[in-house]
Amino acid sequence: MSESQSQLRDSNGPRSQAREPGPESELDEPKPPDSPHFESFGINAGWVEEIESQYRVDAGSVDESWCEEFGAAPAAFAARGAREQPRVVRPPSAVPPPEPSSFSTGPANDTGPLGGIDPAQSVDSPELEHPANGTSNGSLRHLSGDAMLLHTADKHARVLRLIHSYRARGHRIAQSDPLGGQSTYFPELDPAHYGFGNESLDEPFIAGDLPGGSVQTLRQILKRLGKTYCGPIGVEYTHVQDPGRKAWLRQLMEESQNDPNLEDGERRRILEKLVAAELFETFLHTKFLGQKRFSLEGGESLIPLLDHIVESAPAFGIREVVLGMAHRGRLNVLANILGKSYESIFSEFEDSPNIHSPFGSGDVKYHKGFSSDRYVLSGERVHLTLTSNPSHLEAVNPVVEGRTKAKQVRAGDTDGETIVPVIIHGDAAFAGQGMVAETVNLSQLDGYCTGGTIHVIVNNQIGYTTTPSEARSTLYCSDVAKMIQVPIFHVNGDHPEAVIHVVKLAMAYRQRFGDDVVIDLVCYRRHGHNEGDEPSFTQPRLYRKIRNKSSVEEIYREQQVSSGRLSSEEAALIEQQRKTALREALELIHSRPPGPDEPYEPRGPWTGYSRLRPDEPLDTAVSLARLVQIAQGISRVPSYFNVHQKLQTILDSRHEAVTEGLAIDWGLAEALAFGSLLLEGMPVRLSGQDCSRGTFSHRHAVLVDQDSGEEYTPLAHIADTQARFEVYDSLLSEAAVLGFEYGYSLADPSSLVLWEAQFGDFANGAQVIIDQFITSAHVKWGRMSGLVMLLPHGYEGQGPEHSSARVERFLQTCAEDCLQIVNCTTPVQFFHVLRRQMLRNYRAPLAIFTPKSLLRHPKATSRVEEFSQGAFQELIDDPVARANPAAVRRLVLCTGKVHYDLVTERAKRLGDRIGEVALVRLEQLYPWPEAAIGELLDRYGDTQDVVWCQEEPQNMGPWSFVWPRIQSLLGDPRRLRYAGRDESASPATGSLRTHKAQLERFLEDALGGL
Ligand SMILES: Cc1ncc(C[n+]2csc(CCOP(=O)(O)OP(=O)(O)O)c2C)c(N)n1
Ligand SMILES: [Mg+2]
Repeated sequence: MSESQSQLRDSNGPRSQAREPGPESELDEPKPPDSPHFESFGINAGWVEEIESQYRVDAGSVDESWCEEFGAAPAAFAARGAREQPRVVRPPSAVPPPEPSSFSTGPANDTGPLGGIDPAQSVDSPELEHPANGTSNGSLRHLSGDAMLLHTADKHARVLRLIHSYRARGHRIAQSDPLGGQSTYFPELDPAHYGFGNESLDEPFIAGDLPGGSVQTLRQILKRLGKTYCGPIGVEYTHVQDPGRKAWLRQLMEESQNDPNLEDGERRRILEKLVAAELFETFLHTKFLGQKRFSLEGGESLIPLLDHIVESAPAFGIREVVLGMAHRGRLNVLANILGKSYESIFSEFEDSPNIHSPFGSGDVKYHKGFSSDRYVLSGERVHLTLTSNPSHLEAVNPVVEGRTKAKQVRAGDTDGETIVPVIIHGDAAFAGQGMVAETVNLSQLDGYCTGGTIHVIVNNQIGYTTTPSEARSTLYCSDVAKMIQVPIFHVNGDHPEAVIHVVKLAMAYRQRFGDDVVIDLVCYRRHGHNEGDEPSFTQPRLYRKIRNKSSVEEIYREQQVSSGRLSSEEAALIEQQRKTALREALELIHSRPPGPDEPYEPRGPWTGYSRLRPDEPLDTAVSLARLVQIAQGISRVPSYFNVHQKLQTILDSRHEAVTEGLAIDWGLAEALAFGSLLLEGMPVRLSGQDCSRGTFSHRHAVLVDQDSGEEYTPLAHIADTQARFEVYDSLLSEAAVLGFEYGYSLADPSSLVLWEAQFGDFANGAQVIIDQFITSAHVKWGRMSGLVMLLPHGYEGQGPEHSSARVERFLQTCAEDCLQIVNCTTPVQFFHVLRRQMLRNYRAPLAIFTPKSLLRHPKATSRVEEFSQGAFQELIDDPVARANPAAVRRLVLCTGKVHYDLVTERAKRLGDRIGEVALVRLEQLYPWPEAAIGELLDRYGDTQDVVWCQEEPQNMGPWSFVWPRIQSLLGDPRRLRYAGRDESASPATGSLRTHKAQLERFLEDALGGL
């Protein structure tokens, strides 16, 4: 095993600390080699050594001033001028590639990328051409010492530039496309571009840090560079800023020359996996004719690739892989990587839905998740999880990340070394979907980093019917990943050994540096987008080519047999075994009647949790003593800590509110809820834009020392034995961050996981996560989540975009207990509902429409006794009216902040007759509190005038949802009346004056005429 290969295997040592560039300057250009002899010349030592070797051959060819340095008598220079005149050599336009390099020979009669200009002339006169070490044709003895030195240095510098160009641009002519579409010429990779011709090939040059010796002939240099960077692997890595990372990868690649050099066992394994991948598709194709499966054909190398990740995981200390992927090849991955039985997959093709399924309406087979324990060849176990995902391409990415993060946190894997996310993408989707950029942007952020994701793009060079030139403005489909400075490997899918080599590099890099890595698996798609699609309608020439192409399995098998590594009998046996397994599985499902589905049993961390909603209310009160303990904890800072003076006042008042029984506001109620859960052993994780202070400056979960800038999080220090409290100001994204938190909640039901929208309006930027995951995952995939969404909502005259969290959208999705939706009007209700979310074993996502102006509204406060007694109330009756229902002439129902407008208006209009109007608050909109509302309507059964009042326009807010439900409970002849804003296309007016006028008008509708 070569040194570089053993480094690949042994790279699971401690991670490099090199997240930030080290103190040395960033050097994209290679350094000259260090010379032990001329260290005093520093970075120029290499040049000086070179001059010395020139001097040894021809003392007269170097400047006199060097003689003392080299220990010779100045007299040695007397011979100057005695040698023959230098021969002028004009470089041809290009150099033929040294075997077996793939670099271009360039256009045959081209004058070269510099239009025939000899770069040497830029520093010397035309006749200055001179072999670097004087071993070949001619000398430049007539030159002055300085000119000679410059000339020589320039020539070596040009070679070093050439070397750098291969490192940076070699991928431009790499043979990474199995369809042969890659370029064969790129000017900066042509030696002629640097003024070198054929006759220079055997000249020795300083090779910098290129392995193979500090001085190498140009031929040797080009050969190594060509093999390393222009074979079936094209690699982009010089954009990585950290010199340490770059040098590490460069060394591994250049020493091995990216030659996979696999062992026989590895080769056989590749063939077995390719056979399995191909036969799986062709079997489905013939047995389930016309059914969609989104075949992997053309990209079968994905299977040996993923197989290698799993097989080599234990050697890297990895014990779990969390996968996410779209439709393409998903069934193949389920069967051949996760070990889902052929029988279960075939049964799904038979489509016999179980009407008793606990998962409701279910999903198509190529969206479903799966998990398994795989025992790799070494006997060790690797847990594999494929996350369920919707059609919405790339939406699963942040979910995979969040899920991985939660698993890592639970396992105490702070650096993400043992649990690894692997996401498989399509080329068009990776380039096109913003979710990709958002997700990779999370990758290095505190609170979201998972220690590096292995991204694999199944780059079949087409998206549905769209070609790459239509699908992106970038050169590569992977270019967006460059923003996070990670290496990108483009590898030819028809070269499975190169694919395995790339996986080794990628895994070693990820494990060492904790960064993402991207593998662009360049392949093709054998059929149409799905198997019923005719690809020649849109890409006739491409598909003519593809039709005539041998599969990667055929190519590889042929290589193995012809090289004598495998007999054709052995190859046939591998194929036969796989065919038999497939056939037997099909026979099995045909011969036995479909059995009942296994009863659904939550497993792992979900053991004991349920989606069966308990009916009885839960006591969520917290003892006074504990509330005081929390209040002390959250208002305490270390003695050295210098808090902002205003914040100190807030901290003091929080403490007093609890100990002295004063008004408790929203911020404090939330802190008391969090603190109580933490003390009961339940971790709390909150993330969202600017949420640690709070958009409305009400939370102050993180304090900043006014001198040192140090941060202190009081909730994390309430007691010695408490659970973990984390709060993160997120990336300015909704979709990826909400997706991440949703993913986190999937893997950790015992933590309170909250995402806060800056304003509720922005939540629709994450609509795909809400619709495709949060609200529907349980009925589609049987996945529970206890995620909480905090959605600031309320009409305060701030314009169309800071008013509505689109209550109607959430309500519209409500069915089958998919969500809980609350709109609390008091801090204590907020406290109790947060506690209820954790204290029940029931887990369903919770959307809370949270206040803005109410955060500081003097009436929207609670008293400490309400925290130490009671529970969340789904509906709050009017205390005055309730005392005398017979006096009530009008019943006005509402939810949220408008309640306070109604209270004020009622007092203004009715004075001491307020008991004639009952103002009732619906605190929970879903699950619909039917029993409580029914009771309420009975209580005020004599009241004929029943109104629903809302501040949103009639086509928005809860009206459409509540109207049929309340009306059916009211029964004839009572009719529910509407008081609210008129229908509108935009959620709110941009004019404060209009806002107020609208408010007055609908308050008149609600309370007028009494
Ligand atoms: C967000 C989203 N938009 C559109 C689609 C419809 N769609 C399904 S597959 C596909 C093409 C995907 O191309 P690519 O990412 O290259 O994957 P491939 O199918 O080639 O493997 C499209 C547009 C989708 N599934 N998701
Ligand atoms: Mg594609």
